[in-house]
Amino acid sequence: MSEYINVSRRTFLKGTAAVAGAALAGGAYEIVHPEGAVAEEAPIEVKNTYCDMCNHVPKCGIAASVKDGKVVRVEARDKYPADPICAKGISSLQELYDPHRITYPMVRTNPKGTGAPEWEPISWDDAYARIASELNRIKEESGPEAVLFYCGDPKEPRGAMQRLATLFGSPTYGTESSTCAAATWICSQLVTGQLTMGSDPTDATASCLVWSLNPAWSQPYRFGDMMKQKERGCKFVVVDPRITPTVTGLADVHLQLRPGTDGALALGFIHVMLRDGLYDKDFVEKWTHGFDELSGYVQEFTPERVEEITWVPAAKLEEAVRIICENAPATLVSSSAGACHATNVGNFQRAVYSIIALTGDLDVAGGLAMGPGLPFDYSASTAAFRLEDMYAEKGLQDIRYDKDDFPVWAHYFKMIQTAHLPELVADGKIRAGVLLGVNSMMWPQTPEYQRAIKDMEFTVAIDYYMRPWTHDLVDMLLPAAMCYERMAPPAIFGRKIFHRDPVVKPMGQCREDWQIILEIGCALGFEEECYGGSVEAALDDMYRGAGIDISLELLREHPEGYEVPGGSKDEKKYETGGLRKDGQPGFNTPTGKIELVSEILKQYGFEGLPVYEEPVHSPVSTPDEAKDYSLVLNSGSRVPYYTHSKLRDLPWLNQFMPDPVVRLHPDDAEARGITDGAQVRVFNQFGEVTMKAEITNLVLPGVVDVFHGWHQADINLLTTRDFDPITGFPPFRSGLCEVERTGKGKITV
Ligand SMILES: Nc1nc2c(c(=O)[nH]1)N[C@H]1C(S)=C(S)[C@@H](COP(=O)(O)OP(=O)(O)OC[C@H]3O[C@@H](n4cnc5c(=O)[nH]c(N)nc54)[C@H](O)[C@@H]3O)O[C@H]1N2
Ligand SMILES: Nc1nc2c(c(=O)[nH]1)N[C@H]1C(S)=C(S)[C@@H](COP(=O)(O)OP(=O)(O)OC[C@H]3O[C@@H](n4cnc5c(=O)[nH]c(N)nc54)[C@H](O)[C@@H]3O)O[C@H]1N2
Ligand code: SF4
Ligand SMILES: [Mo]
Repeated sequence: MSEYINVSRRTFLKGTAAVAGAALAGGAYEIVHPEGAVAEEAPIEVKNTYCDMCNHVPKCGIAASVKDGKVVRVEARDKYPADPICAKGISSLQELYDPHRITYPMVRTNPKGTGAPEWEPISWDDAYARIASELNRIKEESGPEAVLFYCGDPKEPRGAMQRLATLFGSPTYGTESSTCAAATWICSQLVTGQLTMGSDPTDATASCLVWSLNPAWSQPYRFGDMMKQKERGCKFVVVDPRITPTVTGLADVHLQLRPGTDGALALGFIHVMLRDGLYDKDFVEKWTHGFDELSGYVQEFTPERVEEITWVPAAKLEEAVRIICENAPATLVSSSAGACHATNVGNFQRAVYSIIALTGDLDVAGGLAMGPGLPFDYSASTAAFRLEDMYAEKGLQDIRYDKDDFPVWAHYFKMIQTAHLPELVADGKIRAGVLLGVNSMMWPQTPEYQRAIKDMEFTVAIDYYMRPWTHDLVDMLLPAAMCYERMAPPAIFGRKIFHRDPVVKPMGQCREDWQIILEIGCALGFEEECYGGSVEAALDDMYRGAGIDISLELLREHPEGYEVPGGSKDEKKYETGGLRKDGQPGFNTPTGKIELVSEILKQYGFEGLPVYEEPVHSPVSTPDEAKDYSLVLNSGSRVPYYTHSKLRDLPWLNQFMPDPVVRLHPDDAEARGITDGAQVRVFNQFGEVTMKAEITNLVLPGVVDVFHGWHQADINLLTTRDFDPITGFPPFRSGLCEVERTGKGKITV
């Protein structure tokens, strides 16, 4: 336990044990600061803020008790759209006061690649001066596009970072979305013209297709509402290779498929819908493009053939189709991770969106919602600072590095696909980087990305902690303020916006991400455009420029959240012109219809139909390889206690899962003489890691379930750089591996 924190650990364990599955906890949690650190007699003030521990921010509301300038207690915030706080949210107290946090800027004194790094403190002013001189030198020599502006999973700093990149003139702005959610964004847009991850069921929804999501663990604030809909009578079909708490809590039918075969399953679903006339014929006739072609293609995907490919019993598929098609309206909830990480995602997610389109339940109460939202989201995306115009004025689309390798990605986003970062650095195209929340372990084949980070001539990282697997390879490290210590960006739920003021002052010399980014901008010569480094001024300008009549002052006046007036509640806006920029009826696609066959993909030389392809490495596509590595490698399912590479140092959380774990089916374990708790080697021709085996029938025979983000057992040493050509996404969920015992375990089951 950390020397700073004398925690009421028993209380914590008691609170979380009651709902151990989701690690959800109500009540309040306290942190006792070291003796003398908090003046006993100081009054307690309760301040509202929100949590960013799972990076999908800003989500659950937190009421923080502040005493003598320190947070001493957290509990769920009243009248806030997302709650209660989970074990990670509670542990944000330990993160905030973790003695391992970095609290001052530092610079490397020995060259990279010459052994252990040596660091010395540097002042903020000197740090900014050095950054400016390095970036401006590289800009002069190689153009602004040679500088990478990057945000990892942290979403909060993105709007500011993207603005900085655009001001600097670099289209080389990238984020962790290269491996997260964006594959679904692309596919939903290709089919429906709308960027959507699906819509959660409402009181008007009769059935819901959950395609690979485990919100019980990954988004507990969302899961509670889904459970309420289940209790009300909404039917659920859940597609997932594992038995999860979401499956046991929600599913009327569980389609437990072989990882990476989603395309065949979705096409089989459509086969049954069309075979039995279970689709909306009027809608299809008027509003879809490519129906006959799709109809011909799905002929071969009979439930029996689909069972062979996916391992899902034909009868279950039939039952699932009936649940969704006979309970209208249906909605779809789709995935940012589980079903995105495959070499064929650009096709199969289109087939998934085609299912919901064929039900015709689009833009109706309880169905898949459509229509524009606010002009910015919580990560203050492109529209926020009118970046589209600046991007066009500077001709940035023409100088993007990713447009030949990933043209469909480049078609949709004003951020680059970072999959080929190693190649871009090796070719001298990217020479420097401003890397906020960067984690080299998030990409497949980690060492390739470590090399890329090391080989850039100058890199500055901005983080809460020093993470050796990444930061040993950078030149400078700046300390970021945590969520209790910062202001930007706002929290957004639908049209409701919550402003946040810092709850406490930043620790040591830490500064908030937006401030650091704006100050780098000032040092680079954009003093005026970066508001002299003022976060308040930046936020205010973003609000005022959004064209929805809001300002920072207005939001401050509404601590209960400000509901932006307007927003159409009309249904079927595709009939009336409410979905397209040109005001014409139809969907926001080239044909104005739902594209069951994609014209955009055809334009870029891809197959227009959502064709099924086996994963690049699989027992079917590479049977020879499968002789040596016979298990499907499914990596990265979320656990309730950690966020990716984060939070492993927090004692409250670490006790739940102290070691890296691989989960195996009892049959696979027995065949290999592996007992529960045994040390095992997980390996393939690309790499190996050592982990603890957990034996469970929650996973399918023939599939292993491995958690990611462990620096001592980084599963991305085994995952491959076979990127989906449409989205650029890596195959984290469907590779091949083998497992063998290396040590004794204790038998616990
Ligand atoms: N095998 C496998 N690999 C995967 C996945 C998988 O499922 N399987 N999932 C992929 C997905 S979906 C994602 S999102 C990525 C994970 O994306 P990553 O970017 O790896 O996410 P984290 O490890 O949470 O955070 C990275 C760093 O950001 C720092 N950080 C966190 N918040 C902030 C902040 O607000 N400001 C600053 N300055 N720093 C911050 C953290 O301390 C950490 O060092 O991993 C991907 N990689
Ligand atoms: N506690 C916690 N919460 C988090 C995060 C975290 O690290 N920790 N990360 C956040 C981030 S960045 C993200 S992207 C989200 C992810 O949120 P989710 O997508 O809910 O999380 P996962 O557990 O990665 O994947 C969901 C399910 O997909 C299933 N799956 C795996 N392979 C396949 C496949 O081939 N096909 C299908 N159909 N399903 C498959 C898995 O078994 C898993 O149960 O979670 C967010 N929330
Ligand atoms: S789910 Fe947990 S970690 Fe995520 S925002 Fe809510 S309290 Fe924070
Ligand atoms: Mo993610």
